[in-house]
Amino acid sequence: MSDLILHHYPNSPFAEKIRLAFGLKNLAWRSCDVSPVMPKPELQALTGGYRRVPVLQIGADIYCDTLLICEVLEALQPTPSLYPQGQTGLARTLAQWADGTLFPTAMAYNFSPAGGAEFARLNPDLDLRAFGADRAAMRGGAPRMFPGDATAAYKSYLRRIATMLENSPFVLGDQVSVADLAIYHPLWFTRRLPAVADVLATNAAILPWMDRVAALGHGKRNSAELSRAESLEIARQATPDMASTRDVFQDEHGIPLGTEVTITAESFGLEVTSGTLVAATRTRFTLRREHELTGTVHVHFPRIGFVLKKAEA
Ligand SMILES: N[C@@H](CCC(=O)N[C@@H](CS)C(=O)NCC(=O)O)C(=O)O
Repeated sequence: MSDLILHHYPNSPFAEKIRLAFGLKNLAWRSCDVSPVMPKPELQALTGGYRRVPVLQIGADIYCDTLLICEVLEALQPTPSLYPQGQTGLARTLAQWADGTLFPTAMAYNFSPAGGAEFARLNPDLDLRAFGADRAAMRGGAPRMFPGDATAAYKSYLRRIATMLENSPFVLGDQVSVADLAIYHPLWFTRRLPAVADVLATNAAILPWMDRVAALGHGKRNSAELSRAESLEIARQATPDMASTRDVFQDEHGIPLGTEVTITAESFGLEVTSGTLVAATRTRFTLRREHELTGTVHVHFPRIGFVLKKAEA
């Protein structure tokens, strides 16, 4: 099998979720750095348009969104599992709450004036004005939560998380799960900003649990960073895995396989990926695409969180 390549940047909370999944499963992987703001020409050559981070590349297969990346890693290395037996629905649903609700609340808190100033101090090379404009564009002009609202909600969520940890080391019991990783990553960002990190200490259970999750580590990360050009060349030399195209076709849109389609995230980063629909399984879509820098690739998305449409003629 080709190497696992994670396209990411150090400060990305969602990437931290996947780096920890590598740690849980003790997987070997290679790192390819992505810019935190647009333009991202190499990443978009691979994905066809999707610009969020992280993205997992395995040869000529490109996996978008951590929901799907976790499922791919689970299939490659089933133990230790991200989805403890008997709790798979709960683990996925709690992770979805964390990614969809806890994360934006925590980030609005993290970038409240004190946290934002500290982030700027810790990242002197980042053009903060460009960063703010980039994220505002990603939200499609929708405002971030107001700091006061975000702070109050974040404190409530932290109390709830602490309650889950009253009698067990991890949120669902004795075994770590995808729910821990999803709840952890926004808090990890808070912890990296000492000016606002005190909030994590207001519930005694939170920091020891964070230490347990952090102890999973990042797996076997190859110390040699892969250049963006090398990652494109790896895709060009590889052929896509046909496995997903042999899965049962589930048509919910009246769009047959072989149709030219577009896929867009439901929110936050609406860059469009277009290509030929070659698989639509119970849980994911696969598009075949050609690009001069990558040759033929398959770009995979989870169904949840994404919008499939016929390409306009
Ligand atoms: N639902 C996506 C969310 C990913 C996401 O929002 N990532 C952030 C970084 S943590 C991002 O892409 N920010 C904009 C960017 O880096 O271009 C996932 O699970 O992968």
